[in-house]
Amino acid sequence: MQEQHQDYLFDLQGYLVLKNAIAPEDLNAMNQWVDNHQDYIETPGDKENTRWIGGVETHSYSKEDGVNFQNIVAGDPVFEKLIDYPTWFGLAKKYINADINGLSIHENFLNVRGAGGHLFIHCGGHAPLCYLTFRHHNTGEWMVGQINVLIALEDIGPGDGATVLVPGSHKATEIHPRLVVNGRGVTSRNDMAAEGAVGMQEMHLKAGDALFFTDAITHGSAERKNDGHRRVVVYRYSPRFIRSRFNYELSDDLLQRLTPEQRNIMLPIPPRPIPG
Ligand SMILES: O=C(O)CCC(=O)C(=O)O
Ligand SMILES: [Fe+2]
Repeated sequence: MQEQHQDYLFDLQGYLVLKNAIAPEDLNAMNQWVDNHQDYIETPGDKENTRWIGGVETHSYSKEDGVNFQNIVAGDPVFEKLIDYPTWFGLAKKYINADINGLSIHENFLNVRGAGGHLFIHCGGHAPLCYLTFRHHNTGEWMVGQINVLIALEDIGPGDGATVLVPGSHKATEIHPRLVVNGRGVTSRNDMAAEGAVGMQEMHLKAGDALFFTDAITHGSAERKNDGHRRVVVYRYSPRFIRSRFNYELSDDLLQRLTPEQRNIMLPIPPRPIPG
């Protein structure tokens, strides 16, 4: 797509669909990784006793969310590549305005979600969360506070529990009706799947497509009705000033393998030892 068209659409609707974002061999490698870790999907551990695969932690917010393999970057070299994958990296840098704001990854995980799983809608232009900024006041200078890249590892169609977006809602000042509680917009959890939320659109994807969206948009996911599991990978990009969500320490091996630019993104403000 022409850059001007892409910029216009990202500003207007708050998301872009990047078709065939992932090279087939990388897609295979990621699916192979999931196939090799089925046991962790069946038995992910619980909140007190999470299970680890080297530097990757299995984690869940609730049964419906499915299993998150947090810090997936430590799971396999293919996930290291995603840090600055050419399909979206330039876009993330441009919209966050990395020249001025730097760039970091707030969180990176692989999510596997089975039948009955879903995610309640959250976020929106109304929410006073500092990382939900979305500024582009005709100055040619973007300033987006958080961008999610959600990669479909397999086709996601009707009944598969697709991500749901409310296009344009990153600019809403009205609170999404489902998020109003006692006159205020909530950011807390609710138990409803995204189905039926006013203005919503299910984002069906082909394996290897990426949904690139501002975290400020109202979004969630439909309930998975089909058998099997939905497999997605999420990399969340932020300015360097936003701290990482779980602050996993990266192993020396991993840090050694990363390029200087990748290291800067994963560890934008390295700890500064105090002499003595
Ligand atoms: O699971 C989904 O489809 C939505 C994920 C989500 O809310 C996010 O990446 O911020
Ligand atoms: Fe989200």
